[in-house]
Order: sequence, then structure tokens, then C-alpha cells
Amino acid sequence: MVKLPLPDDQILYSLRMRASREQSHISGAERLIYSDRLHEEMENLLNRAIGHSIGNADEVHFTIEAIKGDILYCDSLPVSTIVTTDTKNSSEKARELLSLIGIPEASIRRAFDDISEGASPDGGNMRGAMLIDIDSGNRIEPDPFRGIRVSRIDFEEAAERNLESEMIRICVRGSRVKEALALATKVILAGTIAELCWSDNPDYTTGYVASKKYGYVRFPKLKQEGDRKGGRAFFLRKSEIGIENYISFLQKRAVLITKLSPGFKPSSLREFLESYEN
Ligand code: WAQ
Ligand code: MG
Repeated sequence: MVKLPLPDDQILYSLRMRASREQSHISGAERLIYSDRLHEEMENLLNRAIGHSIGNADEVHFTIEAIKGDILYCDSLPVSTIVTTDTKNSSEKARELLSLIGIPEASIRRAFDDISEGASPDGGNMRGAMLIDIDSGNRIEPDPFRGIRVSRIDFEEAAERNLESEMIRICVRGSRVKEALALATKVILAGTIAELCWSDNPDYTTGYVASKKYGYVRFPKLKQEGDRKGGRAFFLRKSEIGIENYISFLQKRAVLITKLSPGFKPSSLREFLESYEN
């Protein structure tokens, strides 16, 4: 992990978008963009906000802020995909991987139950992630309605181009993967032991488990088609992490991915674990 100066004459901006309809959240995005691509990216996000499958937004908020502090540069997590037969099988395999990472059963159950039932106390989806202390199995995010929203993370342009060819090589498609990989890379860099995620989008059923040990591991069909519930759980040890610094790092620190770690072609969990050990 190295710190580098900004390229000449370029300002790095945090660009955030939040779209809602009748006060309820539809979609959001977080990017880090140099000045020369800011207009183009805003337009991309606007198109996404008003053309979302959950329904068109009636309110779209953009926040643009110049990054002032140091930027951290890092490599992405490697991407893998586990071949599974159905939702039940996917869920079992994702739980098995979390367990191999060292997450206790009670914390795994808490994450799956809460995300599938609607993790906010009002029964809806959270806008951010829940934090689970793996020693107690309890949720410890300060605001359980909102959760922790990770931002200020992105790929540098060259890394993003490489990601496209790497994705073809390992048979992975779509822009959701890119965003989720960037986010998970920062979440793990922050000292999170593992992350569990699946989308709240009713027609996007692939989820993932991320960790330092195994990278970004995708599980297709982790939820049923049509299901509107989704969310993220960050597993951590409260006793080993300064929670305020941890949250501030996730929300505020600018992290740019400059290099990709090579991933793996789709395989069964067993094959993946075997090839990973080698
Ligand atoms: N920080 C923390 N939590 C977030 C953030 C964020 N920036 N953005 C979304 N969430 C939480 C929130 O609870 C959402 O309801 C939930 O995650 C899902 O968000 O094929 O698309 O944007 O490899 O719907 C993962 C698989 C896709 C991609 C995840 O999430 C693949 C996805 P969505
Ligand atoms: Mg969504």
C-alpha cells in the first residue's frame, strides 16, 4: 500500500448519487473521479437513477466534493465465482465459506436472517451496512436504520480497463460487479474480517462473501428472483478495532484501486478452495 501524489492539474472528486421515489430509496452510487471525467460520469449516474428497474426516481441528489486528504492506493481483491445449483445450495456454500473464514455460526445466522427479513428496524432495507461484532453476535452500527455507507472508493481508469478484460477471462459480467468489488476491497482494507452482501434489486440475485483470505467470492442465486430484500453485513471484532476510526475510514478516506489481483474461473466451492490453497 503506497501513497502517490495526484497527477498534475487534476483534482480528484468524490461523486455521490442518491435516487428516491416517494421518499423511499431506489439506488445510489459512489465514485472517485478526476476532473476531466466528472461530467461524463454524472450523466451516467443520472441515466441510471431515472432508468432503474425498481421504478423511476422522483428525487435525485448529487454530491460532489473535492478530495483534500491523502489518497490510499491499493490492489483489488481477486474475484471468483462458485457454481451452485439453486438458492438453498448457494446459501449453504456462502455460510460454509464464512465459517471457514472464522465467523461464528450465530453471527452468520444473524446476517442472513436480518438481510432476508429487511435489516432496518422498520422492516425495510438499510441504505448502508450493518456491523456485526463476531464475539457477541450483536449488531453494533450506531444507526440501525441507515447503517454505515462506504464511499470514496473507485478504480483508476487503467485498472478499470484491465478489469474489463479480466472479467471476460474469468466469465463475469456487469457493472454491479465492478462497484461491489471496489466497495468490498475498501471494506476488507479497513480491517473487516468478512463481508456478506446481496442486492436489494429484485432481478439481481448474485451475492458475495469477501475476505482477506479468499478475496471476493461470488454466489449466483443467493436469493430468489423477485425478492426485494438485500443488504450488507460487515463482520468485525469490536475489541480489536477502534470503531470510530473504522467508520471514519470507510466513509471518508479516499482509496483508489490501481491494480487488479487475478481471479479464478467459475468452479465448485471445493475446487475453488483447492486451487486457492495452491
Ligand atoms: N455502503 C454500504 N452499504 C451499501 C452501500 C454502500 N455504499 N450501497 C449499498 N449498500 C447496502 C444497502 O443496504 C443496499 O440495500 C445493499 O447494500 C445492496 O445494495 O455479481 O448491487 O447496490 O459480483 O443493490 C453484489 C454482487 C451486488 C455483484 C450488490 O448491491 C456480483 C448490489 P446494491
Ligand atoms: Mg440496489
